[in-house]
Amino acid sequence: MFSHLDPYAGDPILSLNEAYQKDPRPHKVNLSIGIYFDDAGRIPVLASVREAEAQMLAAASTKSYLPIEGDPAMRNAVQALLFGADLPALKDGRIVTLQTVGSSGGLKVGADFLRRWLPASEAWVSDPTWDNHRAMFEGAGIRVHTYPYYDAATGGLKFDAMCDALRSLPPRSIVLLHACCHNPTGVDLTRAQWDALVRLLAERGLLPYLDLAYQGYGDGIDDDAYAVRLMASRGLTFIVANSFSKSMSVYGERAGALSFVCTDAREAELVLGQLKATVRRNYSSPPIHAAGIVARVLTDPTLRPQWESEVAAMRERILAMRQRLHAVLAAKVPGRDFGYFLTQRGMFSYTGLTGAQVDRLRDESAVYLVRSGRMCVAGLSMGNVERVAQAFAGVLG
Ligand code: KET
Repeated sequence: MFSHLDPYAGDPILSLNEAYQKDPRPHKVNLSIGIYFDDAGRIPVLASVREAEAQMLAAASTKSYLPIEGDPAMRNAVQALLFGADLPALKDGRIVTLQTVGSSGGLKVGADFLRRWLPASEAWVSDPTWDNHRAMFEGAGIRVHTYPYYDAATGGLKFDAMCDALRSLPPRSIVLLHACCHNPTGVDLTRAQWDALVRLLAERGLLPYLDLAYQGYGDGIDDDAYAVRLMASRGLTFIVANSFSKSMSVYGERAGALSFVCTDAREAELVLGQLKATVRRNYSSPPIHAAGIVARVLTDPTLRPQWESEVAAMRERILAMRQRLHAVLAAKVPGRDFGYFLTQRGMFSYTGLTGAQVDRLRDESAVYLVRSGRMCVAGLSMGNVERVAQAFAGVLG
């Protein structure tokens, strides 16, 4: 029945993480998957999350199904987190938010919805982007193209080329954008660039689809929602899928949400209905434990500030690692500019290392990066950063 199947080549990120787990070398370093590790190399359970879970256990709530669209307390808390509590669009009932199975679940539900209701629309993603974006949209039956983004010559952004490409798209084209902490490059738009881009998107009648997976890892929880709030305040119709995997360090809980900002409450009602239909025929309803954690952490007056300071500590540790790596490399490989390690934001940096150099790092030094040269900076620690810098210098020299 199934012997004709193509073998699965494996996911470029998840397969590498599996290979790392099997590597017996004790000094191995995992800079592959986008997961935050603390300075001891552990994936932390945040104190705010642990306390939320203790409260949930004590409250002994039922484990019945959630509604298709998820837990109301969680959905409301997510809206306030993304859009700010006093946005008029929230009060006008123009925004619908569903709790989803991670942001991956949200991205795919949104893509399935678009395929059904805007069947002529095609999608444009940044060159490069998270590999799974293309896979999800194509999996939904949507044609996927790229717009210029990363400038390998400068380690920065090809903003003018990006705008030129988007300006030429037909109205209702889907434009996938990383709201902050671009994966894989770490290169983000400035606020002035967002302002210009949002004007262009509105003028051309394009449909922005924001992926916000690293809120709090760029400049701060509110700062990283700049693009979301700008679009909402300018009256755009747009979509945002957001994740708590990284910001609450709850990867396996599958905590995420999908929001649609609509023209009016009537349209929002229609959108909610069809999103529910899409979820029902996929996974029916989202996980209850994830909803409990997110709602409690975001709304409890003690847990919320505790979480915010835990996010700040994760962000600051990554920044410190960027500075350390930069300092050691600048000393070891004089005459080469490593400034991009300092300007790139969030969990990732694009190192500029070639696939062959990445292979050498893994084989000779047990340092794992994605083959594109993407490095998860959060895998660095005070204990391994010198050795990683030494290994980089070795393959670059
Ligand atoms: N969007 C982006 C941009 C992203 O990097 C990830 C995960 C997700 C969405 C999915 O997150 P979720 O846990 O479904 O809410 N990225 C890391 C892990 C992975 O590939 O699944 C990564 O890039 O390493």
